[in-house]
Amino acid sequence: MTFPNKLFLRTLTGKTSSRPPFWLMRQAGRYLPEYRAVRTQAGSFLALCFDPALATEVTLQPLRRYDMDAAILFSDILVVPHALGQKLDYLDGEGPRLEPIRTTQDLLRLSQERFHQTLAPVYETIDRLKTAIPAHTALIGFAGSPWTIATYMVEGGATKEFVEVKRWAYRDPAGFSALIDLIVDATIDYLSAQIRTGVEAIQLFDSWAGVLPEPAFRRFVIEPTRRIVTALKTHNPEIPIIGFPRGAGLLYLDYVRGTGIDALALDTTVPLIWAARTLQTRLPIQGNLDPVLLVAGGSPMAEAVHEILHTLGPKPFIFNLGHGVVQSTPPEHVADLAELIKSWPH
Ligand code: 1CP
Repeated sequence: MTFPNKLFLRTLTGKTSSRPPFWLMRQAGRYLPEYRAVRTQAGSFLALCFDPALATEVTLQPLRRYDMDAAILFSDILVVPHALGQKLDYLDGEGPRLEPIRTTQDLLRLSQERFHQTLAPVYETIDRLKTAIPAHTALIGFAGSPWTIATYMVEGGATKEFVEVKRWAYRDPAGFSALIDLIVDATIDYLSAQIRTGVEAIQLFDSWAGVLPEPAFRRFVIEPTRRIVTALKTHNPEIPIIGFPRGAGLLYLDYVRGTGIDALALDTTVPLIWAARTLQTRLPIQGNLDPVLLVAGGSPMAEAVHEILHTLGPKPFIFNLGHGVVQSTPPEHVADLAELIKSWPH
């Protein structure tokens, strides 16, 4: 076992340091003017994801300003359905659009055949990032979890009510499970390739875990995640995996017990003292500042940051938001946040 000298990786092995490491979900993105410039240059969002030089550049942008302890590969969770052959577009201001998959018959439209070929530019970005990021910065790879990926594949885009995806899951759990199984296999292949290419940790984004009732949560969130974690650990026992089952509420603990993840990312609603007593006694915790406090800035943000650091900082902890940076975030507020964390506990 090696003892990594990167603060972020040390924390994931259960060690504490003089201050917690930090990075922010969606730390690259439209709140940064330099991101908007590169995005315009790329033409489309997907073109940006698949251009290794430009994807490397936007990954580095937040590090230059704020020197986070980890960089997250710039890509999107929906490149996986795209690489399986599902048509994908990002419409400006409207988010992703996919040609929906809603029946067992529709699954025949998907294929693994061109999977790695389509994702090759993402692997190339990882390869470039290995040498482009500062020596003290860790490189995080990621994928969406099968349930969250399935919501986009079945609904055909973002949704508020999840009617189509839940109707399929409830009426025909065996048929829907075939879709989940397919995503599990693709995700294992994708993340294994990311690890081989050089990412040092993985985060599984299950942004819509919180919309399922308990039995469905066990079947479509915990179980597929467990299979991904087990498969990745078989070949890469040292790779730390962070799970983010956003909105899991009372099921966070069962998610930890059932999946085998190494660290847990918490959404904004999770009470800090409960997290310290119930979750952080088992594994390193990441989170959970409300992204809108980062928009607000000033003393409301400073007080919330202090409370988080005070409660979770003494044990293994990675400072992050409870969800991604929002577009209206003033970049100066992110600088203030970085300063608050770096000067803790003084
Ligand atoms: O035009 C643009 O610039 C598009 C905006 C954008 C960006 C910057 C999208 C479209 N994706 C991304 C990058 C992205 N997405 C990253 C990059 C690395 C970083 O964090 O800096 C990551 C990790 C994601 C992950 C992602 N994509 C998630 C999981 C995390 C979360 O926010 O819940 C989800 C749900 C997506 C889908 C997606 N892609 C893009 C949008 C606008 C959405 C959300 C659609 C919705 O509201 O449901």
